[in-house]
Amino acid sequence: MAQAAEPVTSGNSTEVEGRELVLFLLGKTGHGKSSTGNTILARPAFETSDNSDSVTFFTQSGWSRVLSRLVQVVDGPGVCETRLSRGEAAQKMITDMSGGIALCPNGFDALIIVCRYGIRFTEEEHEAVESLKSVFGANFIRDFGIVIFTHGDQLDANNKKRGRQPETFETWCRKQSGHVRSLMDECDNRCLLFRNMDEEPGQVELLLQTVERLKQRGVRYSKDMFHAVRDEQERFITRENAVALRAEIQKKISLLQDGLNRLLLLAENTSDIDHLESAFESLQNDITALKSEIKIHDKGTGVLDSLKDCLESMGQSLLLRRERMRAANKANKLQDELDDLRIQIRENERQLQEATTQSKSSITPQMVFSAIADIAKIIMQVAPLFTAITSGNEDLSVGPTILELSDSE
Ligand SMILES: Nc1nc2c(ncn2[C@@H]2O[C@H](COP(=O)(O)OP(=O)(O)O)[C@@H](O)[C@H]2O)c(=O)[nH]1
Ligand SMILES: [Mg+2]
Repeated sequence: MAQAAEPVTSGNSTEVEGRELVLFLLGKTGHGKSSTGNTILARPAFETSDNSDSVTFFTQSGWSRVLSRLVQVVDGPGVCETRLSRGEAAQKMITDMSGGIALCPNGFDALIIVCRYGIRFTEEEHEAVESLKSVFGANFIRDFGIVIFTHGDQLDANNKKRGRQPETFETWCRKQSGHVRSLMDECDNRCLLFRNMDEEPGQVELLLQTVERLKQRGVRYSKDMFHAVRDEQERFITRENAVALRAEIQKKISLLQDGLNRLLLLAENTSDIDHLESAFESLQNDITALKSEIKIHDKGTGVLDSLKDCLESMGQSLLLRRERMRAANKANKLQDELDDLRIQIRENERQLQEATTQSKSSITPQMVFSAIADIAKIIMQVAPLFTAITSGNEDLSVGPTILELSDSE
């Protein structure tokens, strides 16, 4: 190529300071994106291909000093032509385009839609532009768009064939109607013709001037704009898939509910508290994991709120039952200790009575004091147990109270 351009290999860019331009090339595969990138950078920075099957689909980027500007061009992946639904296609494109957006953290001065001149602008071409809007935002063409028609040499060839007054690109633009007209209106007629096979610096100069006019407004297409559209798009897809998503989560909740029911049944019929504790723990973890999963899938749309609430109350009921089980277990242990102490009191009373009847005369006041002291000691031990058991029962309503039991005896 004839333009004075060189790849940027060092930081020696002071002469072009403030004249940096960042461009993102978009469009359907085969329409000439990579060739246009090479024309702008005036070097073969990107691989071009006749065969749309053999082109690379990843994003590439190149820098050059061009006509006293520092220019970065990102050659975006081709707009996909798939049988996916619009939502799914947008999702795929967002993933594909994210790489290009990440390459330029400071944003883009222009987003360039590359279309091939000379082919009919069909519904399919229109769809491609619409899918770009669903990824970059409804107003990206109005605010940052430039349309480059490649294969400008085709216009020259057509003119030659005609033999009469040649048709200029401007005349051709004015004649357009339908979707092409709308696209031209949308970008405020920032439309250019490129002859990628010709060494013609004028076309690149015209492009860079157009980009500079956009740049003068002081706003760049930023990654935040892209992410805002991406997040909205993800919410749209979530809402579209809400029914299937709910069914999937509902299934997981049902399985957890089933596990909880079984565990509660087991809790009523076993005293193996350690085994139950680990089963409770693992169910609790499963509930927490599903809650996180719901949060990720919901994407702030609220379509999974009712399931989140359902899971929340399941988790609370699990916690409550776990606490009750622990309290009941503690109460049982205390009850056993209390029973032992009661037996001991009775034994002491019996011994005292026996000693009294056997030899009333031989009982010294010291013996009576010692027996009373023993009983008092036992009562001191019993008192806190009563308190613990009764307060535990009041809090958690576990079974009949210890006081009731002792009354009935
Ligand atoms: N005649 C002509 N061929 C072009 C022009 N621009 C691109 N091509 C050819 O169109 C084909 C596809 O171009 P490419 O840049 O690989 O398209 P991409 O898939 O959009 O990147 C290649 O064979 C290019 O040589 C042009 O302005 N004139
Ligand atoms: Mg390409």
